[in-house]
Amino acid sequence: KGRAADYNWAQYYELDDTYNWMVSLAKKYPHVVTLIEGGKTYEGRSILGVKISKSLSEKPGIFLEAGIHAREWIAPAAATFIINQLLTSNLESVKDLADNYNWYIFPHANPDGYVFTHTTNRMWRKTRTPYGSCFGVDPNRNWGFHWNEVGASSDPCSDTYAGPSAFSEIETLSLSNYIASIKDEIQLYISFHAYSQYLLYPYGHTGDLPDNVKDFQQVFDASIAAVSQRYNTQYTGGNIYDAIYPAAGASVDWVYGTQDVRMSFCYELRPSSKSVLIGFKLPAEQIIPASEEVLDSITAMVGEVKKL
Ligand code: ING
Ligand code: ZN
Repeated sequence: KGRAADYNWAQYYELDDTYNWMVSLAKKYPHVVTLIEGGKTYEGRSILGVKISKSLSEKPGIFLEAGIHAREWIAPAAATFIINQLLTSNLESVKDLADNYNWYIFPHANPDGYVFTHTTNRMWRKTRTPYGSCFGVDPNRNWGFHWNEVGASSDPCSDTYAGPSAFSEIETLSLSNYIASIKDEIQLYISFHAYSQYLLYPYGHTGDLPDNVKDFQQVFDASIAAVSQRYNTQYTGGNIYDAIYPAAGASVDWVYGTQDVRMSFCYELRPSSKSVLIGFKLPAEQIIPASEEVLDSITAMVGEVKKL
């Protein structure tokens, strides 16, 4: 554990281990990997990402955000798996993804929270900003699109606290500024959460469907067919509001609703279990299969988006 050269997907890592590994990638692949910063956190950490770009020619961008909820450990693990596959896979399908798109991948959108799940409370979800006697805002309720209208709380002690205002958190404010700076490039935005094995698309604040819902449904169908190919893992889903619950202020809605990014999805990764006690503790032996199948799904997703 700890050394970047030994980094693998048989275990979960602490924040610094993954950041060290990302730094090592930029050294190992200097013409392909660029470190990017999505801003800082309340406690002063960096929101570190990688841009994977195989040539300077203009290409569509795909943005992958993971770890916005601290306890959902499979999300950052799957994101780093995908980074590694894009850089090392010999499979034609994965090489095509790496060659034909610019990838912007942030495995840890909520670094303070993730560190807290290692040091103090494995079940922590939010950021770590103090609000009175409680801590943290739900960073997936804090984005500035129909903020705090539904499925969020105004109680700082709640796990779904929307914050005192939209983008009150430096994490969501700075990451959203980064996204806005490259929005014209971004063709597809993907957010990784856990758990329940759902694939979701906008909106969360209303049951009204997006104007290009036919495109969403077409891409959704191809993506959940592909996710079951390898291990027969069943995903379901649809629009956020109907498929899981009303929830305003999520990243995928802000990206779709305000940034002209026409395709924005959220994966709720393994397990399917409805028990919160084990749902966030996917055994480490499942990191690789859970990540392989979601990469299969994203491969199909990207292929289907290309047909639109
Ligand atoms: N689920 C997501 C949550 O933030 C979600 C569901 C996804 C809501 C996308 C809105 C938009 O509640 C988990 N497990 O965090
Ligand atoms: Zn989540």
